[in-house]
This record gives sequence, C-alpha cells and structure tokens, in this order.
Amino acid sequence: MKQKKAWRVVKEVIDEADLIVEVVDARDPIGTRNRKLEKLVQESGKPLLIVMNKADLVPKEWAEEYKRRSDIPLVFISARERKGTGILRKEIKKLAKPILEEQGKVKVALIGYPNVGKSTIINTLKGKRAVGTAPIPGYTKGKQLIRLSKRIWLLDSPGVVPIDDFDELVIKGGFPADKIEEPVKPALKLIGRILETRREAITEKFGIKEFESEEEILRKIGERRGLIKS
Ligand SMILES: Nc1nc2c(ncn2[C@@H]2O[C@H](COP(=O)(O)OP(=O)(O)O)[C@@H](O)[C@H]2O)c(=O)[nH]1
Ligand SMILES: [Mg+2]
Repeated sequence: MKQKKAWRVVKEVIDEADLIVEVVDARDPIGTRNRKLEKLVQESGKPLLIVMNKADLVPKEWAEEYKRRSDIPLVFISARERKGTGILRKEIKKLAKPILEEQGKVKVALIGYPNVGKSTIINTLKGKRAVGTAPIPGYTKGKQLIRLSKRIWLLDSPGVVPIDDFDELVIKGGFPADKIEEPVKPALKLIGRILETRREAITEKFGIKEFESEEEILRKIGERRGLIKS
C-alpha cells in the first residue's frame, strides 16, 4: 500500500515535469537505476537524463566507460564537490531546447532512490540564483520552482523511488550504515551479488583469494580488519 502511494507521487512528479532527471549512485548505477521509472518516463514521451552522482567515489575512467555505453543521455557529477554541475546544466539545456521551442518554458524534475543525492544536487543547482515562488501561472500546488535559467525551472521537491525490501535499501546505500541493527544479512546479500557480477573484485579489494561461501568472505574481511570479537 505504501509502495502504491509512493509510486503515485512519482507519477505526479513525472506528469508535472517536462524533462526528467533520474539520479543514480555512481558506485552502483545498475542497482540504483529503476526500470519501472524509466518505463514510465518513456511512456510519457518526455526526455530522460541520467545523472550518476557521487562520481568522486569511483574511478573517473570507470564512470566514463559507463557513460560511453549508455543509450540514454548521461552525465556524471559530484554534487558534494560541486563538480560536473556545469555539464549537468548544459545537458539539461540541450534536452530542453526542443520543448522550449514549442512551449516557451520547461520544468525539470529529479527522481531517484533515497540517499542518491537529489537534495544535494538541488542545493548545488540553486546556488545564488535561487528565487522564491516562481511566477508561473497555474502553479499553485504549494511547491516552489527553482530557476535554472530564464526559461528552465527545477521542481524543488524530488520524486523518491520507493523501496520496500530493507536489505535492498541497505545495498543501494539508502540507509545509514552505522545505524543498521542486523548488518549481516544485507552484507551477505551484497557479497553474493558481487560474486555474481564481478567475482575478482573480492580478491582485488580485500586480497582474499580462496573462499567457499559468502559467510567465509565476510569472516575473512572481518579478520583482516581486526573486527572479529570473541
Ligand atoms: N561522496 C558524495 N556524497 C554525496 C554526494 N552528493 C550527496 N552526497 C551525500 O549523500 C547523502 C544523501 O544526500 P541527499 O542529497 O540527502 O540524498 P537524497 O535522499 O537523494 O535527497 C548525504 O550524506 C550527502 O552528503 C556526492 O556527490 N558525493
Ligand atoms: Mg532528499
């Protein structure tokens, strides 16, 4: 039920906007992209831009490679370090151009999983240009628009992609790591996923060469870090 309501909100945001920006975590762009969201945007006929945020946490070559392979327009940025926001503005302007020619103004919305950095991006884009309520007729929903340029506006409240599975929320970085009461289950699930997608990363990152199970890997990481208590 909660899920249903959350998706309804996401749909409202899509309806309201002319251009949708899907914000994902650069550390896990595949896991933090959402097919259902992308399909809804596709069906709406509105342009979609993917922003890989937190690019400061991954190697640049890696982000570039993912960008090269993407069929959907994509930029990587670090909102926290204020890097790439110029490119983001430019890309938004590019996608907005045909809409502007038709209707004279464009509303942009950010949508993504919790904690991917939507609010940080909004604050970064706001900068000094922030103005109060936008003088756009018929805009009476109590929300505000943030001015990106003379004719491009950003919705101030982003859409949040709902997620009901707690382990999945943890894996996607949507929950503060130090506040997880039962970290073992999501940790094992994450290790399992790494084994499926890039097994060698376990050896590269932790120097663990031989292992038989997720549990063994977790134990060995703990041992290496001196975190095993009696
Ligand atoms: N390393 C890094 N952290 C970021 C970046 N952008 C946001 N964060 C952090 O990610 C967390 C969630 O950001 P927030 O904007 O609240 O995410 P939201 O839930 O999508 O609105 C905060 O601790 C931010 O400081 C970034 O570009 N790099
Ligand atoms: Mg937020």
